[in-house]
Amino acid sequence: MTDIKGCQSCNSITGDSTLDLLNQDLAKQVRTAYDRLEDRGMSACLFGSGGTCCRICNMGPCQIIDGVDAMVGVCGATADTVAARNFARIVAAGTAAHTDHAREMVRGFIATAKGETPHEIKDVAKLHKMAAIFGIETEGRDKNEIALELGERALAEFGQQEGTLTMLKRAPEKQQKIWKEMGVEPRGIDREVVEMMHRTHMGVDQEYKNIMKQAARTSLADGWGSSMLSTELTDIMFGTPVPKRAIVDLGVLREDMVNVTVHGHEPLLAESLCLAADDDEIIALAKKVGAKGVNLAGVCCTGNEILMRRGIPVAGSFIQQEMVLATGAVEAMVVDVQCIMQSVAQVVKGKHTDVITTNYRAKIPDAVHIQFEEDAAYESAKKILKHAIANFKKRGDFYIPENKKLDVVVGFSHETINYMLGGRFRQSYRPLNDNIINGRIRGVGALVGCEHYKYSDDVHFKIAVELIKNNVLVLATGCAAQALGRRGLLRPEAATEYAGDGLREVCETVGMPPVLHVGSCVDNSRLLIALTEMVNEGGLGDDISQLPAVGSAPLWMSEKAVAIGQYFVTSGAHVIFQDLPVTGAKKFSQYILEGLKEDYGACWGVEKDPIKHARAMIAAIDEKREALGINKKQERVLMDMQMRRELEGKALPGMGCGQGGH
Ligand code: NFS
Repeated sequence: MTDIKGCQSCNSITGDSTLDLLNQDLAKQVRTAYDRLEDRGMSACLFGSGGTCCRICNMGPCQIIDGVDAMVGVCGATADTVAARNFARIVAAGTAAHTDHAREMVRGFIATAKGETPHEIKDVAKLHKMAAIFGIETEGRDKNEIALELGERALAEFGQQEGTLTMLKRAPEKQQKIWKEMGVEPRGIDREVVEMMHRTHMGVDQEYKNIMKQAARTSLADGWGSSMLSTELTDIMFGTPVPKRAIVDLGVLREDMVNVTVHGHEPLLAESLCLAADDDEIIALAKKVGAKGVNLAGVCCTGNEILMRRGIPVAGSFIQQEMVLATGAVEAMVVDVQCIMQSVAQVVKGKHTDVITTNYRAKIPDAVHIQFEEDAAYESAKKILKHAIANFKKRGDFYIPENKKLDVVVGFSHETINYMLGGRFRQSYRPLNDNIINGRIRGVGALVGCEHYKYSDDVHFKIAVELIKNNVLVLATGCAAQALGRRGLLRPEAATEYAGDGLREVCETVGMPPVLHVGSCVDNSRLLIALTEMVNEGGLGDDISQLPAVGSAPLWMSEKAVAIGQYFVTSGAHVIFQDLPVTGAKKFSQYILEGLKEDYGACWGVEKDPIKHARAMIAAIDEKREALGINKKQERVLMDMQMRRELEGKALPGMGCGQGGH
């Protein structure tokens, strides 16, 4: 075993607690991704990172060099075809991950409506809203009856073969029109993924623009299809997040309790564990082994789900999953699907900790498997917790970093943003739009996605600070949100500490942080709705591509991030990543970095340097402000009711309606 390397550089990403832990002898024995990255000692394959390695048939693998006749594929495939196919397959894989997650949530929702789970239909208002979107009768019907019909209708959208997905009609009309004209309206969720895989099979679609058309369609099946269904039905079942204070830190592990970390993505498991942890029998069993009870803590996006809805602390994000186990203080890491490193089962070797896999889809060598039975969710959860409790007495050397009390305020669903900005009696995005028009808020930047071992600098923090300093309101999801939480940007006080004058004024008035935690990666669909609400509110153009809003996943790692990026681009929002595997194909990369704009009003961008990355986001925002005619320094005047009415009644792009304040 080598000492952990790279920890000095990761310090700035993962926070003081991690560095504290990594300096302990017991953690030095653990090999992490940092070690493996260094030990591999080789730079990335140029063909792989440029997107031009083709492994699609067995005549290859073919490594393609763009523009060199002798270096096309054996079948004749060019660099553009190969890079487009590879890119489209990434979108399909990411969409498949969100889709399978969503399907499980919808199945759990149906089981809940039938009374077969320990959960219940909590958000009846949202149930009715969703029922209206699906044209489901609610009058005089019991909530479970409505939920059952909604669940069955939602489930049917996965296997639907014709027509279009219901949620598409939530998008601004202009987006819908563009999708129709482009022929990219998804017909059914699974169908688009299957067709994408077929079209990228050897010898099918070999025209990069046409391949990207299906990639766009597949991505919409994710954003406006499976992810949105998952978010909304999960909210109905477990409650729509509202602001709450919580803690994000390795130090949330407890010396005197059985520590169970939940890692993965589908909240059915995590929510069941939350319920079971309060079960009298479980508490009694924990006490019997000398613990005060069961301490649940989240990791990765499942952590975000229970953080947002229950305020359950997050022990660590993707990049910290091995470090959480290196503490030696965890009795069980319970995992389901996605973003779980195979190494976690090796990190716990020689420790009392068990990694417990719970989903038949996702088994890991050397882990313990206890199947989470959805039709016996509560009992399954108890069985898992009992296994963890039995490990408590075997706990050996451990080290829990001092809880740095990295408090965060989370729970900014799009409904919450509506409520916070508009107030209890006047829920609306009007104040946000007004503040963008009057220039207090320059625009909206979404920081989403993963963390990445290759980039040791404090990328999310630097980008976010640069954005908020320049009055860009940041909405964050996924592990990016956790990274920002660890650096203190999810506190209202961060507005005073870091934000520019205009944004600070708004945040201080409302009492909100300058970076709003919107949820897990599946919850990026909340951002689609927030953008749509901004369009519908008026004054900022009539489609998403006109909004001063931009997305970024500056440390993307997972295929899901590319699917998300693509659905934002297809929905009209410019998106910037640190890199994309397209550089080996000139025409294709030019198409996705510029050409897509002609089709959808938005395209991809790439920038590795965090400050330049933030500035590129700001430049994209300013370009929209310019086009809207609001990119001038506005003189602030107090707005009386008459002026407000006029603004609300007449605000149109380009009318220079930036004089409003309020
Ligand atoms: Ni998103 Fe969540 Fe994290 Fe990246 Fe993985 S946990 S769904 S993919 S690493 S943000």
